[in-house]
Amino acid sequence: MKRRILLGSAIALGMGLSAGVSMAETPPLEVKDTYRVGFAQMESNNPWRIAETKSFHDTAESCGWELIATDAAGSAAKQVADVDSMIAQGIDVLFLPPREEKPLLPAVMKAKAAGIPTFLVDRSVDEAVAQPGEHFVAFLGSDFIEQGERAADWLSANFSGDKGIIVELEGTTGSSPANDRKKGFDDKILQDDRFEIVASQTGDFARDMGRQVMETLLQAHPEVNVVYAHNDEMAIGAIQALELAGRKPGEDITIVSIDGTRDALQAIIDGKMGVTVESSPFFGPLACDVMKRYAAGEEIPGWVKVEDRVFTIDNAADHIDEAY
Ligand code: GZL
Repeated sequence: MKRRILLGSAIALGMGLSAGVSMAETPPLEVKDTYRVGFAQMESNNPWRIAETKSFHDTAESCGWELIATDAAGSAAKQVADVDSMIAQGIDVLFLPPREEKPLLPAVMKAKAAGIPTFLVDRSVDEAVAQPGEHFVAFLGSDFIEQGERAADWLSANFSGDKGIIVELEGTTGSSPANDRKKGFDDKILQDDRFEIVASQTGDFARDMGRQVMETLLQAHPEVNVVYAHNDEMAIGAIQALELAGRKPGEDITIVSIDGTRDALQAIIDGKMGVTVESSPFFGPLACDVMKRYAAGEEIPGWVKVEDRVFTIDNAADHIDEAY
């Protein structure tokens, strides 16, 4: 769970309170022309993951990275093992998108113990156990709670019915985006008494599992008229299931999602999806910039927050060419 306490500490710092230097600082990184960089990807089962990995490869040459990139094929245990291997190969710095908040804690702890600075990208670990500025340098990523809240805000403002019966397709169990997108959306939408969440189940951020879960939940809840998916892949899968069952997404059921993939923007243009809140996968350039600032001795905030746009029928066509 990405806590907003970080914002509190940023505000405290802004108030001029002294930034107590942690006794257990993160390992230093010297300024060099080239760096041996580890990027331990969790999986490559959807366009978002593929775009993120490509972003790191595309950044490597310009940032002086000798990039060692691995793919854990959806296994948190293998992702930890991949980091072990990178440590043995003597990487200078680690970029890690932790598949799940708790199982990836050992990777963070081992990298620090080996004197390797770690930057968490696109997902975080359980920050009740591992903190930025002590166990890892920083989390680079979106505010997933805010993404859920923005999805709820759009739904409240654009749903014209008297009663919204919601089915929620959750992301990977135990991952920070799934935890926080659920918290942000559920807390916000239930403030509007027209809405009820009748079912919430993981589709593991995957299109086919999203389709299968939607088929099952549609049989249990034929009255459903809203689907909230934690990512576009599951939303597209849900649209497939709904159309196979004779439903008309965008007409008799409202689809709300997150990411901003090409297929989602096309579904919005086609009138099948209402909104997708952006969650950019293009972390390569940001990772390079933050790493170099850290090496130069700059103070890096514990959360380098990525700002997201919202895509609807009003702007989807303007952005589909840049989508992945
Ligand atoms: C978000 C990222 C999520 C995407 C999914 O930063 O962790 O993982 O929203 C992806 O599409 O699987």
